[in-house]
Amino acid sequence: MSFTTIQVETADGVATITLDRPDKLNSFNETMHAELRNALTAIEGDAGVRAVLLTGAGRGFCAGQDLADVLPDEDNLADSDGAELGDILERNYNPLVRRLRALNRPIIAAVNGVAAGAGANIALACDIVIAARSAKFIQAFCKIGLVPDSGGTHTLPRLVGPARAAGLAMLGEAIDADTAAQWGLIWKSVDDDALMTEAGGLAHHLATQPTRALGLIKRALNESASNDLDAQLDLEYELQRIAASTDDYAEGVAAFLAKRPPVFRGR
Ligand code: LHQ
Repeated sequence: MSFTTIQVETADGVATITLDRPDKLNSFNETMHAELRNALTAIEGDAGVRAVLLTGAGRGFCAGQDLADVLPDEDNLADSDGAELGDILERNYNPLVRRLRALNRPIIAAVNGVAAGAGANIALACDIVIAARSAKFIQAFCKIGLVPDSGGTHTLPRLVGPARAAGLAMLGEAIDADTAAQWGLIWKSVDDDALMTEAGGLAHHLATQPTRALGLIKRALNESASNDLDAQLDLEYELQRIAASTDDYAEGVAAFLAKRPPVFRGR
């Protein structure tokens, strides 16, 4: 499959997707959305891919929507009934976030530079976010009169609490990667030149782990956002029974008892 706005490489069970419009800080246009959809479809259908790594080319991770693509006309910059922006969300961003959360394999965001607007919230829709120390996270929406989208109003209060979520969303100020890690917005920040080694190492580690259990963990964490404890206990019962029926569970227990490292095959 050949792409013009992203790069996709698969090796050793890891698919690495690089957003690749560096001149525009990898902001999303229609082509990039379509290509990312195709790449995710291929990944979803390839059981050999057991972890996904998402990063950006050049000095940015992703600056959200390419704003040059959403100007209705020169005299009236507002979208008179909001239909165009609404369509873009329904066609592109909402399905993307749903797919990232539903992907039954871990996805890691390696945030190599600024992540703004939908770019920030797409990173936060990944399972594990590692950022270069120089990267920044910006809920830029309010600066242009918009509301955080791509799941931001759901994700932010859950990750950092309502006070910090309101500050981030209403002020639109950049926070650096160290602050993001201290606040619990992301997993960790690392030195810039260590980012791809760390994130790649993590992806390769995850690709050797019990893939089905990781997918079930993801599902349990997803559903915990709207479940009460009773419902979550029921879900854990259901998912644990599925996990217990996998070859990787049998291998994990056998390896533990034999005091040897497990060899998980993702089955
Ligand atoms: C850009 C962009 C960009 C185009 C940098 N577009 N060119 C969903 C549904 C429908 C519609 C609306 O939106 C959404 C979701 C959203 O994502 S809304 C939020 C959209 N994003 C933003 O508002 C962020 C806009 N960008 C910025 O504020 C800055 O570029 C940041 C803070 C990200 C980085 O600042 P700098 O490091 O100073 O870089 P820069 O501003 O010089 O940008 C470099 C180039 O990238 C520049 O182009 P040029 O030709 O002048 O070199 C920018 O125009 C271009 N670029 N973001 N979103």
